[in-house]
Amino acid sequence: MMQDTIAAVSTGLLEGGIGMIRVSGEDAVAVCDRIYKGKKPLSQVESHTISYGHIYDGEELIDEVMVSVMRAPRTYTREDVVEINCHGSVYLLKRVLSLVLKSGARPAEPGEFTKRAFLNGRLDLSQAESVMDLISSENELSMKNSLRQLEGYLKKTVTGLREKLLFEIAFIESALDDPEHISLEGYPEKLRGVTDEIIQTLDGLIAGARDGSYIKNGIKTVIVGKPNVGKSSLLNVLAKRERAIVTDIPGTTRDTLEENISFGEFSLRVVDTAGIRKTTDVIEQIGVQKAISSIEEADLILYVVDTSVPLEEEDYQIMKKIRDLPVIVLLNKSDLLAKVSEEDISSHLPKKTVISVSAAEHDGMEELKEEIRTMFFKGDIISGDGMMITNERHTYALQQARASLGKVTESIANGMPEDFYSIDLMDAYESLGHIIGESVDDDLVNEIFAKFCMGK
Ligand SMILES: Nc1nc2c(ncn2[C@@H]2O[C@H](COP(=O)(O)OP(=O)(O)OP(=O)(O)O)[C@@H](O)[C@H]2O)c(=O)[nH]1
Ligand SMILES: [Mg+2]
Repeated sequence: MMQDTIAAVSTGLLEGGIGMIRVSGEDAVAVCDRIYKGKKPLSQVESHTISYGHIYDGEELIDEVMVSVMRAPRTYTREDVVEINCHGSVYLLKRVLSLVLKSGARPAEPGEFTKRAFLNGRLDLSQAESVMDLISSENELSMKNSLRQLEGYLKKTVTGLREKLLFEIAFIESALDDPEHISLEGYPEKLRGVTDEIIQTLDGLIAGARDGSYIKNGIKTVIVGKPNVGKSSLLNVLAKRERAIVTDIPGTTRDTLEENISFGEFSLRVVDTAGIRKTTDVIEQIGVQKAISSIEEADLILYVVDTSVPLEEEDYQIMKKIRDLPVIVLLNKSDLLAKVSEEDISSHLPKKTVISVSAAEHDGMEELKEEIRTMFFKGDIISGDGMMITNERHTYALQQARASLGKVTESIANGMPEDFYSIDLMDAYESLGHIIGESVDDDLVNEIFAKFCMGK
């Protein structure tokens, strides 16, 4: 398989100024030479240079192109790579790709270029996975975090921990083999110190995984309130477009509506819901039920109150439901005469942030963003020396390693014999290995790369 030369449109099949077809493998240069004419054949140009020329289908001129030739091993896949930059018409890209395939390449599977980079040792698995995260990142924090992982931050941390574990495993093994020369006297206490330190690092990484999910997937935010308070208007202001229908008729929104909203640095996955009230309308009832259940799944609740009318029974009901949840209260319609004060709210919803906003005048959105940032992201994520775990596979492996080390600690406390320690130390070592792609089987590798987009 790895011997095949593979090709794909790496810029995606969307119309653009330029589109790029990437070819990788032993025959990449020869394959492209069969359809390319320039001053020199590509087999004669220097590595890591770009050449001007034309692509032909037999005698027929297909496009005017710039072609990069990069010979192994200093390439993305560590194989010979040729990149043909064509004009970015979808038809043209497909046409050139089919020519490349006719002259000897086969279509690349999704993620196959990156898979080769991994299998050829240019990236470890955590770095390869970060490529996918980087491509799909929708905000600054997610982009920075993926980049840090791509640069090998996680790999370095994990490799460091594994080295420490391996040292202890080796020490125990040699002491058991050669008790005359290596004494295990006092060793358990020393091992205790080492495992405690590793556990601390693992716990930190695991705790950060929740923030990692906020960064990568966006904070799941639900807008709730009674009918007509301006929930959909707020969604529209945040989305910067008319996403939801807004009218002055209470009960306008029936179904839940979801929208991804980027604040630049971070993103929200916002759900607008039907206004919560008692109703005989069957459709509206279902909407209200959906609104109530989405409260339970939310990371953040934006509770919207219409300040221009006094609080009503529905408001008290809603406040009772969300009392112990992460809530920001938005006093909307602040452009009108206020009938509701912050105190009216705080006596029912103690210790919640209350912000005055006006969806009509787009007021208060900056305060809202700042408040969410303080609630969800500590300063250290934003300035960022470390990185967040954003991948569930990694979190799982860290938890497994943590559990094995917990067993080591227990064995030490119970005064178990030393060979007990090494089994669990070895398990922890292997669990951590999964993160960087050591001791993972082929099926898992295939599964991971299959999630990639075409051409990467
Ligand atoms: N003056 C003023 N009117 C607003 C403001 N926000 C929303 N409105 C008006 O309030 C009415 C209801 O707005 P919606 O956004 O549909 O309210 P909703 O909470 O989604 O209502 P339901 O979907 O029925 O639950 C509309 O007439 C809006 O124009 C505001 O900040 N100031
Ligand atoms: Mg609405």
